[in-house]
Amino acid sequence: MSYKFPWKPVKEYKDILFHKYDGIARISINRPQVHNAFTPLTVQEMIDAMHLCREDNDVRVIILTGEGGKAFCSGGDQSVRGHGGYVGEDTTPRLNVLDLQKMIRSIPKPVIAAVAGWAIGGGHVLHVVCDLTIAAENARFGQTGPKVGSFDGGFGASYLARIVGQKKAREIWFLCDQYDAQEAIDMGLVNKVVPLEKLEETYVEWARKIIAKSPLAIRMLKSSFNAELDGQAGIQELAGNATLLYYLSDEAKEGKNAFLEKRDPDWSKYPKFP
Ligand code: S0N
Repeated sequence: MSYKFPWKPVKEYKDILFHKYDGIARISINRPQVHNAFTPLTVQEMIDAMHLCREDNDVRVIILTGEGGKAFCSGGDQSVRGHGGYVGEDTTPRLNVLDLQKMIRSIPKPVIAAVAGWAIGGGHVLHVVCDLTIAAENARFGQTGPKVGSFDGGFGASYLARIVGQKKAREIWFLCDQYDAQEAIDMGLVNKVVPLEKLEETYVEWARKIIAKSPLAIRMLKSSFNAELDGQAGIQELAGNATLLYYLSDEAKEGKNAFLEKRDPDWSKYPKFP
């Protein structure tokens, strides 16, 4: 697919493309011959790219998408589904997409799913766990689990239900119907629908709007939204950010300095708020 913006390749992979442009990273599944179904390698590469995005100060927003314009992702590649998971070259069955889901959720930067074509099965769950979803008019959404002998009872069920409501989430999983972009926006499953040819400029525009905001405020908001839903893991994320902010304060630095200088800390000069 040709792109309108001058994206620069970051690292070469086999199953994905990884580009950066103007503070935006784009991770794109590049297996259009199978509607961007993922294997353990595809997922491992996405995890690696996500890790690089986390560590890279220049990356403020991450776009998750699929090459070809016909599919975002069609879920686990059924041709390598073995006994207990998806099987890669090392012959070990894995469900490593669950690690990727957690990573998308916990990375302290917004992740936007840009969905053109199919977002089905585990591919549907991937867009669900992203912070925002921008859909092209040709997008089609749905779960197939009970049809093909699988299910995702984690974020794929519980977070989906938080987004579209319990009744609709159960319908999506029990019936395995497919929903077009208009139906998706009507049920609050996606944030915006645009013509396919406007998808790239729209996600760049949305990313730029986010990049223009306070990075720490965006980081705190993401972990705050997660905290309410993610139990102890969510609280740990939010609390980690509170610690980060506390470390920036003179009061916290006084504690460390006093220890290194072998004296008692003097807390008297720091404000006590009502
Ligand atoms: C997307 C569909 C509806 C598109 O239909 P269409 O347009 O008629 O195209 P096709 O001719 O069907 O597809 C074109 C080519 O692509 C291949 N292909 C498509 N999807 C897959 C896939 N997922 N795996 C392997 N190949 C795929 C087709 O075979 C075809 O190839 P050729 O031309 O050579 O025949 C339609 O394609 C469709 O329904 N696809 C399957 C969708 C699906 O069932 N996905 C898997 C669902 N399950 C998961 O994703 C599980 C995810 C997971 O890892 C997990 C996570 C948490 C807990 C549990 C699990 C778990 O695995 O159980």
